[in-house]
Amino acid sequence: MSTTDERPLASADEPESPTNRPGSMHLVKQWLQRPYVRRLLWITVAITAVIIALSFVMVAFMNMSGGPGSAIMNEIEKTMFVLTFTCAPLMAGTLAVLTYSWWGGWGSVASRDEPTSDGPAIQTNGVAVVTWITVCSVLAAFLVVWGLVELATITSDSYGSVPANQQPNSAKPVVVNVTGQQWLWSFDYPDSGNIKSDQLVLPVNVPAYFNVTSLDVVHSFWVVEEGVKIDANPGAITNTGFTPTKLGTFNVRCAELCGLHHAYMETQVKVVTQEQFNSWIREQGGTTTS
Ligand SMILES: [Cu+2]
Repeated sequence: MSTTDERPLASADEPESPTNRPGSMHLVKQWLQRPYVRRLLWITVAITAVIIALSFVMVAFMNMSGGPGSAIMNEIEKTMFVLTFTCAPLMAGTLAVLTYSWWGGWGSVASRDEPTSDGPAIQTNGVAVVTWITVCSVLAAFLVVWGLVELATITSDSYGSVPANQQPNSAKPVVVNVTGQQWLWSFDYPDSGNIKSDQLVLPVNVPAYFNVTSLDVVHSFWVVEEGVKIDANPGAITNTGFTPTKLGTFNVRCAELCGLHHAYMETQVKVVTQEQFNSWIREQGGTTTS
């Protein structure tokens, strides 16, 4: 350090005492004045900005096919943003140190005749230790609580209990029996005269409830833009559901590697108005109550 007017850092041969021990905030200020620390902070900020920008690009890409199509998918996208924003600075800090080392940044520190020692070991800095533990604990606790609340929210939405403000006219759920087999999906409507279809058709803003099974191997019923995915097991029935909130045509895929043509095991879900849904049911030879 070229300046001589700063308080010297405590060293091993000069035991710390209340009179010669530099204050924690003083150490932090000194640390922040070091050029390489500033460079690392700027790299961290830049990488954080890139990660956050990429998260927006990724979600925009996901929504190119028309989503989010349900409250569940809204929650999932919100959670992806929250987790990304929370973790981005930590990941960026790690990448900043890696990048700086890769470029030989520490070499330039030595060549510029800057201090090579960091002063007292960090465990002697009470403020740093308490800050580090507090920030990490608060972040971890926040993520656990956020995750549990979101899990409870989307689980309850999945089983047809949609938030009151999105509940249309207390419509009873449309029940669909979903069957997976190598390599196609089929849909039965038990409450509408047991009609069968290879395309899923649902009325908008009405909860849909699914009984899912398989005729051969394990598949996974994935309604992409609605944010719902559940295993289809032979010999067993699994249940899920969602309330489509957007009109349109979205993707239904298999999300479990199930054989040679797994990649082609896909169909669509058409979300239509209640009137269009009723006339579709009648066209298929089914019965409607309204
Ligand atoms: Cu599959």
